[in-house]
Amino acid sequence: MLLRFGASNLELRERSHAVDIPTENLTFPHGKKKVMDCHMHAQKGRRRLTLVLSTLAAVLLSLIPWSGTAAAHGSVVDPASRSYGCWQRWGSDFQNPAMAQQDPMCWQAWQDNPNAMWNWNGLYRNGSGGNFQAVVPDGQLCSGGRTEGGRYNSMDAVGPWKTTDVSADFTVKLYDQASHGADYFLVYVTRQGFDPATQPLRWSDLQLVARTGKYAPSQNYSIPVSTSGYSGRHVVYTVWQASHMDQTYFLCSDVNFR
Ligand SMILES: [Cu+2]
Repeated sequence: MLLRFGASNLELRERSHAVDIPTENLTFPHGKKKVMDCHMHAQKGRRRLTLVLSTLAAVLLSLIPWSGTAAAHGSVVDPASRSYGCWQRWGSDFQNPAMAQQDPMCWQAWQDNPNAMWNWNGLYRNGSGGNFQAVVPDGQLCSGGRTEGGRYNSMDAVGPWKTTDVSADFTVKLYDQASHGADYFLVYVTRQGFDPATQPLRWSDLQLVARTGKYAPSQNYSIPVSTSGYSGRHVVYTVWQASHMDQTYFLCSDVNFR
């Protein structure tokens, strides 16, 4: 019951942000085009449409039986994955033009596709069969091989992503909204000398620093990581093999080793 509440609560929060999104960006599976056509001609109608859509969304939400798995997934929340970090920092202020200077990588991500942030928990591929390097090409590691129709492509952008400070020993914290469990986690760190601010990420740039066993279904997982010899900017790359099906998450977190 707690899970259901948590999931729907978060989803509601995500939906409520959608009110501010220009209507053409709204992901609305049914009847979007039809509704838009008869309101497009007036700004007033547009505002009313936004209100109607958000009300409709709220009504629909109350009708959806929450299985806890259909819409809910998860991500690395500390050190924050790229999409989660951009959602966390800017989700309530995503149209602020100051973002372009203050957090340019998040800015380009929001410009590319806001749904990468609204769905910060959905960066996964199904059916990889463990052949991650075959399905996720070099240069596309942070989008999971341009998964989900390219929704997360902006995560592959090379540049000065905001970092989280970590020390040699740190903990990867993953939030699993749907309690999928884990067959295992793989945690990699980019080799010393690789600069994620200027170079596209390749598998050969990664060094495996942790490989875990199974984790029982829960909403929060901690993966202890012990490293040595890293300083400055790196990417922590976490591969989460979920247990409910062959579903794999590919998550880039930008860190600064102190
Ligand atoms: Cu899932």
